[in-house]
Amino acid sequence: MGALRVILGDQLSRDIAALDGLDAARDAVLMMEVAEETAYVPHHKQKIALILSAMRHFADDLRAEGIRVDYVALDDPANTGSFTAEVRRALQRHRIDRIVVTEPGEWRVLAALRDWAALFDCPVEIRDDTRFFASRARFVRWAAGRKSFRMEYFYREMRRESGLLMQGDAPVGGQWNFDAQNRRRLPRGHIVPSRRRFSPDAITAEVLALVERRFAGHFGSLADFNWPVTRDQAQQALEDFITDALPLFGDYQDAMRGGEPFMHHSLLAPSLNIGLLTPREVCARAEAAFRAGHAPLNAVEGFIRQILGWREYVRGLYWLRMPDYAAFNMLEAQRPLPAFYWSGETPMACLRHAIADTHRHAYSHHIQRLMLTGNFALLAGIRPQAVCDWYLAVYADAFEWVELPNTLGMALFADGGLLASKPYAASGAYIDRMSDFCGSCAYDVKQKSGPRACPFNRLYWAFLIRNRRHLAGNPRLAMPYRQIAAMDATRQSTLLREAEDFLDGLEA
Ligand code: FAD
Ligand code: DLZ
Ligand code: SF4
Repeated sequence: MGALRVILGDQLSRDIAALDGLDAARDAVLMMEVAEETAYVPHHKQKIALILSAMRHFADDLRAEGIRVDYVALDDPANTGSFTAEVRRALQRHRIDRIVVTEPGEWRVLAALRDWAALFDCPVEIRDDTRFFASRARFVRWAAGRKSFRMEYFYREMRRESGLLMQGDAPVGGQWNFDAQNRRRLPRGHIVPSRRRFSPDAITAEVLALVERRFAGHFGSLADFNWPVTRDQAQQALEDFITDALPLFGDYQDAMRGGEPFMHHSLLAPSLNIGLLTPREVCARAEAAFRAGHAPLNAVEGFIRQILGWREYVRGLYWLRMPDYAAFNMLEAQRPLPAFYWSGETPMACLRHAIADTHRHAYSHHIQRLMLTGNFALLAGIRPQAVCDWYLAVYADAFEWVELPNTLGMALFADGGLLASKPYAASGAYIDRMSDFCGSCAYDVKQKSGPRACPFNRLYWAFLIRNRRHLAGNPRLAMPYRQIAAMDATRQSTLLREAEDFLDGLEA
């Protein structure tokens, strides 16, 4: 008798807790490609291809070590299509006296796993996911007794505990945060780093064909599939990023340019989230680049903050507040998702670019997600759950533990300020400042009303007026609410009516 060690599609790390203490002579590893996971939202084709290809490569690596891997392929005729039913079948194939699994990244999967012991009358050990800097229990301790959960304070504790960018008890450079130096516009003529191509091997080619066949109706194109699917490839991508893109990551973190989806970003989120890289090694590598004089502090601190700060913090918040968190809708937003989120067909140049990049690469960078598609959904009052389903489907790095707090909390302010101290609402002026989109747009970013006015302008003021009840008391919004107070009632109702007319004209 041995243990059945279950590895899920985002747990592809050799040092994953479920493999600790594995006895190759008696234990079996179970990996399952299941319809339920490929269909709980209509995932981008590249996301499905990435996960299935990486799973198959990981299984081969384990087998090469002499480990018995029971791998259920998606097109296996006996495949029942769910984790629970596949574990039941596996228990019939192996002599098993316990199941060992690492805690999953999604609440809905954890809820299913918790039923296994009773369903199968077999002990189930659910181990902590030790790949994170902070365990779930560590975050709960940090959050206990706090009225508000600001990322910055959590991040400082993580810096102290990890020792990253520390000099004794003080932050390197005398400051915890160099965010103010991370907001430059991309100069004209600046050449952004090009990216290495990972040619599909036989496994990936087979998966791409399977996905094209089985998920033809899903959003996205496979033509430019270029995600690392093995740990070796992910390590190459990390080294390329450190050499080519990290030095200016900080300066241009918020900048956008048409035709340049990647800018100086790392594209490492999919590799981190499925386990090909660990957050510790990525942060250590970035710190080493700083200590070697290869990259400046504003770049390295900014990059490490995203992983050690934001990534850990949103995970903590997710587990602290689920399952209620998913239903929050503090601003009572009820509009359906406009059809252009899927088709990309809109005269708004900024959104057209962001959605086209998403379709082509299953990627857009943080500011595109937050200040273009997210900002529009916030201003337009789109129902948070529809927006969350879209984000969960369309990005290669999307897993609910990280997607939900970013979308519902950060982009939509639907959690009433648990995550962010004010909504990230912006008019067209912000987009114009940080990008070159407005020059090629059918709308005029300088106009505030009338048929050619940039929709973000009208929607911005209408959003604040519409949500006065929820937001006017927020000290960080005092200035725009003073501007609204100075507008006469006719101006306010014209703004509201123009915004409503525009939104009513969008196809749902
Ligand atoms: P970089 O800009 O190079 O950043 C480095 C790393 O920092 C990323 O790889 C990522 O691991 C981490 N990181 C950066 N920002 C965040 C953040 N806000 N939260 C958590 N980790 C962060 N990230 C996901 O991994 N999965 C998601 O499903 C996801 N959904 C998002 C939805 C919305 C509405 C928004 C605003 C952000 C979302 N993010 C998500 C966060 C962030 O946009 C992506 O992590 C980032 O764009 C991935 O690209 P990159 O690897 O090039 O990141
Ligand atoms: C996202 C995804 C997809 C598309 N397919 C699979 C799969 O076939 N098998 C699997 O083990 N995992 C898959 N995943 C990732 C899971 O959804 C992920 O492990 C859960 O969301 C838990 O975090
Ligand atoms: Fe976007 Fe408005 Fe600029 Fe057009 S004018 S690109 S809609 S911000």
